[in-house]
Amino acid sequence: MTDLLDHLRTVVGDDHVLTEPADQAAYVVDWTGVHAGRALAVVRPGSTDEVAAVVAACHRAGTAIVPQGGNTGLVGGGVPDAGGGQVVLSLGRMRTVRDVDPVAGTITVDAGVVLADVQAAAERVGRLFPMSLGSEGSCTIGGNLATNAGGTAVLRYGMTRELALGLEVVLPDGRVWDGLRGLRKDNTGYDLTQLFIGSEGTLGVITGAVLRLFPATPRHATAWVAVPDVAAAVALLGVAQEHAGAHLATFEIVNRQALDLVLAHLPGAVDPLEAPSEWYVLLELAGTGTDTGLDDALEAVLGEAVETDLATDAAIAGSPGQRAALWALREGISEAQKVEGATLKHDVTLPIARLADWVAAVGQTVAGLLPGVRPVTYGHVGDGNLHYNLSAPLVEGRSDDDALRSAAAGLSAAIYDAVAAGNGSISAEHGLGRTKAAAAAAYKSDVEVDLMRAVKQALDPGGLMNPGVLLPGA
Ligand code: FAD
Ligand code: 2HG
Ligand code: ZN
Repeated sequence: MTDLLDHLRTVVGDDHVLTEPADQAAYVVDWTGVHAGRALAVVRPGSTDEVAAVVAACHRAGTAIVPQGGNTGLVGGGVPDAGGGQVVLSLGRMRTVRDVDPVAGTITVDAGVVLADVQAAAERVGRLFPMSLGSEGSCTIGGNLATNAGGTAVLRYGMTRELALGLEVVLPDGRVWDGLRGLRKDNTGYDLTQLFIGSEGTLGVITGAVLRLFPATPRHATAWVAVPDVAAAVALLGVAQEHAGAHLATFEIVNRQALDLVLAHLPGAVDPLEAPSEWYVLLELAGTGTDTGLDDALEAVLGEAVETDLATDAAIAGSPGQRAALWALREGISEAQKVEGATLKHDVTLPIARLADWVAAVGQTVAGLLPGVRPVTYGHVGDGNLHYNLSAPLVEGRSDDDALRSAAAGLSAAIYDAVAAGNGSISAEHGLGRTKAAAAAAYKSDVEVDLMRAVKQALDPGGLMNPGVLLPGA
């Protein structure tokens, strides 16, 4: 192993091979604090050639690699296992925006560019890179592609895979595939770009990408709407689609429990409405500089919603500051729930028409398994995607984290069974990582798992790329 480490030092420089526990600390534990491991080394290459040399050296040495971007993943896919024998390959130094072409509508970036920096580069040329996540200040494009990230703009622009035109990837044996052509039309065989998107570092290391840009949308009309229940939220989505059409950009649901945690733990957070409601929708219309009818469209949506009892009250943002405050109530939920105590996360999708019944039935199931458990239910209802995250019961005002941990396996199994029965997915947007790989395989057909294993075997026969992630035992 000393030989490998010495060689890696010659490739990337001594300063970028981290072997001391204090230097590795930020790379071996994830954002949740739940997933933690140990690494042989954290290696920080500065170019595609260096990534290729690092991967080739690990391939020759038979050493496993864990690619890592911003380390904001929520399923333990970007941190090493407990064995201490894996190399964490961080893309954090690869932060160059290689090219922006507003007319072609493309931006070409290194994989380590932070999402917010891609958004800013697009804005500088009057364009929009629409992907939007609460973690956008630290997650990287490589991580977004590797997880096929979702977020709050999927309703209008699609998942990450719909925003990518081409990739550059270092393969598990160190060869480089340059697929950065950025063509909208290219029917010349299997779509390798799409194969690597969502592969969670198990098929290669993404080092560069060509992404799609869209017309900038500087105009917004934003409302925080109190709705009586999930069924009303889903019906309101239909009303918003009717009145706002393509301007409908955001449609997020938040339950009262989630809002209460934000109000308790997020400095400066204020409930925008006087009376409490069990459920809320954050609704936003967005338009280009010449789209002047957004406020009227929003009023039409809210007017019909109140008349038909789909909404009981609403706060409309009257300034950029008020808009930011409404968004903070939504984007602050992950952090607030973490501050509150232990969290059992579930990132599920269901057919939208089944969401309301599903939430009601699963609420009863989890309450039966762990009385007092607090569902913090929120997310991208316009995509059928709920974060059904459980907080522990309160005992004398304190979160009983041990009770939640003891009941966790049974709670997750019951929730996943209900998802499967509803023809949904147990991972809508966060991926499988280490935490959900086994569960996902159990719910997939043998044919589907066989096909996935065949792909893995073809590209990574040595099983050195992120072993244990996405496919159990691979
Ligand atoms: P990492 O966490 O570093 O890695 C994630 C996975 O990708 C790992 O399996 C890793 O091995 C692999 N990987 C990383 N970089 C590469 C690469 N260059 N090549 C190959 N494999 C690679 N996710 C959503 O989908 N929607 C949300 O709305 C959302 N909101 C979030 C809000 C908060 C507060 C937080 C903490 C997380 C949120 N996430 C969300 C999850 C997370 O931000 C995304 O999964 C993001 O895409 C991960 O990017 P990253 O650079 O941090 O990747
Ligand atoms: C969101 O939509 C993210 O806010 C994070 O996907 C969800 O923290 C979570 O569980
Ligand atoms: Zn989400």
